[in-house]
Order: sequence, then structure tokens, then C-alpha cells
Amino acid sequence: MIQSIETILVDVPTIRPHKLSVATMNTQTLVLVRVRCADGIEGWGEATTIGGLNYGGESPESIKTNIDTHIAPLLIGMDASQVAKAMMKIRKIIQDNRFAKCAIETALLDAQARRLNIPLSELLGGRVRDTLPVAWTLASGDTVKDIAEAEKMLELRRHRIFKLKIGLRSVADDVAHVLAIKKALGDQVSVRVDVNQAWSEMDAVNGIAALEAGGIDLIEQPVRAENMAAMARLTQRFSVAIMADEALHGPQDAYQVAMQNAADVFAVKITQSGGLIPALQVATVAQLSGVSLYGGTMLEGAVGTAASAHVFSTFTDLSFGTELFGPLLLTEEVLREPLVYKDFMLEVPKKPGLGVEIDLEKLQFMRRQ
Ligand code: MUC
Ligand code: MG
Repeated sequence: MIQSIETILVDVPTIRPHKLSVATMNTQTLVLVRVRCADGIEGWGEATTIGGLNYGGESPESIKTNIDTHIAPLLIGMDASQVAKAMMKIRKIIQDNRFAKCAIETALLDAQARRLNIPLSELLGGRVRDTLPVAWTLASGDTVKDIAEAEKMLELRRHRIFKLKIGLRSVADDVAHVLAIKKALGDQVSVRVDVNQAWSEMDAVNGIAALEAGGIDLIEQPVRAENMAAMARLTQRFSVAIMADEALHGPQDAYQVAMQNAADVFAVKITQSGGLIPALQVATVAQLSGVSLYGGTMLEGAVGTAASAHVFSTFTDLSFGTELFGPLLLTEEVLREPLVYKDFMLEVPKKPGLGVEIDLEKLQFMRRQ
């Protein structure tokens, strides 16, 4: 039986300012959910977003309020081992709030997998890989600093895929920034860009042409999420892969984007999808439509990152890798033992459930009062 649900906010400084076209992050607010069950088992989930309300319609504070006030009371007393039934109830009664639903589903599935003594991936159909390639985002806003940071990552053998955040400056300045980094790092690394919707279609045509010619191999969400027609035209026009990110708010969007040929690649995110099972459905739509897969992040801490890793470990196609580096951008760890990043890969935890242990004392100290 589900006995209690607690929502915890934790403000963690980032290792450096992280500049996106929609926000500059100096801290990340982790939204953690703890579900306690009558059999003594507990599960954890995460609903972290980026930049308050700059990135999406749910803020850390709204997620906490909505879980505490509207979602938790619907779940208390329900059978904790019937996760699908619990989520069906929540999805029927609660509108929107994809991040909140994701955290709840993650916590319930974590608890159930612990109960069954299996890794979460096995409850999701089974992993086909134990390690995931991990990209790093260069977003200091400074070309020289970004190159030095990338070189350090290569030396540490932590990352060899780099995603650059652009869209704040003029197209010409951004193209010069990206191509300088590509030139400095050479052909052994993959350099990609994320525009976070900042370009008009004309900007995108000019920008993508120059980036494609310079050897950039992935263009993420160049135009507004709702401008699917422009995404379709860009996908048709260029041979460099175009990826949908903000355009994907779950399986229904995935179906529409696929039907309209409005992307070559999907950035699958568990929170944006509204949960782990909907994220699997987004991936299924992609695979049925010949769209490639990429494992995305909302820069979650270790709980959301582990949950994403379990989901992505089940994807048969993961041709563009993942960007599950969230915990590495933060100055504080919430786990007793951090996730393992080694040889350019993240290891998918093997212990039961999410396979991670929260440092409760540390969390008690770090949480927002
Ligand atoms: C996004 O839009 O992809 C993921 C990595 C990163 O640096 O920002 C995020 C959000
Ligand atoms: Mg993105």
C-alpha cells in the first residue's frame, strides 16, 4: 500500500554558468519525490526542469505544490504493486503536469523493481546494453573556455560528443563560435548544436547550411516547437540530421512529428514524455517511423539520470547516444555512491530498482527549508 509521498526541493549550484538561449543557469533545483510503502519499501523519482519557467510550463515550485496538493492524495492507500493502475488513475484525473507524473511513475516503478529484486530496466522490458555513450554540453558562452573544457573532457576520457548551446547571439557569431570549436577538436569528435527554438526559419536555413558545410552532425530544435511545418521543410532540405526536442511532449506529439516527417531524430526525455512508460512509447513511435533515437536530459540530478539510463538501456537503436551528464554539471552529489562515468560511457546501474542509494543525511542538510 502507498503510505506517504514527499516532495523535496534541493538547490544545487552548477560548476559554471550554463548558458542556453532561454536561460543562464547558476543553480539547478532538483525536485525529488519519495514514495513510502506499507511493506517498508520506498521508491524515488525526480521531476527537475531547467530555468524555473523559462524552459517549460512546470516550475520546481508548481511541481511540488501539484504533487503535494493534487496528486499524492489520489495515490495514498492504493496498492503500491499495481503501478500501471495507479498511473492510469493519475493520467485520467490530472491534466498536463508531465514532469510531476514522471517523478511519481519513477518512484512507484523504483519501489516495485526493488520489491521484485530486479533492476528497473528489467521491469521495462529488459536492457540491451549496460553502458550508454554520454555527450557533454559546452555552454560557458566563451569559445576559448569551451575548447579548453572539451579538451579536458577528452583527456579524462569522459566525453567525445559535444553539444553546443547556441541561439543567443547572431547566426553569424554562433556559426563562427561552433566552427572554431569543431576545427580545434578535429574529426575524432562529434560536434552538435542545440538552438532551443531560437531561430526563425530563415535563420535556420542560413545557419544550418553553414554548420552542415563545417561538419556539424546534429541540429537540435532549431525553430519553435509548434512550427512543425518549418521543421519538416528543414528536415527535407538538409542532409545533416535535424532533431526534435521541445516539440516532443509525449507519444501523441511523437506520432504527429513522425507523421509529418518533421525530424530525423527524437530527443527522448522521460519528464517531457510524462513518464518512463510514455518515453518508451515515444521511442516505439520513432522506431516504427524510421526516426533515430537520442537519450535526452533536463539536467536532472542522479535520480532522474539513473531513471533515464534504465529507459534508454532498453532502446535497440540509440544511434545518437545520450546526454545523461546532469550530475556532472552539479557541485553536490545526492547519492552515497555516484553514478559511474568511464571511457566516454555511463554505466547503467545493476542493483535492484534504480540501483542508486540516496544520502539521506546529506539531503536533509541540502534541502530547501
Ligand atoms: C535541452 O534542451 O536539450 C540538455 C542538455 C543541456 O545542456 O541542456 C539540456 C536541455
Ligand atoms: Mg534541447
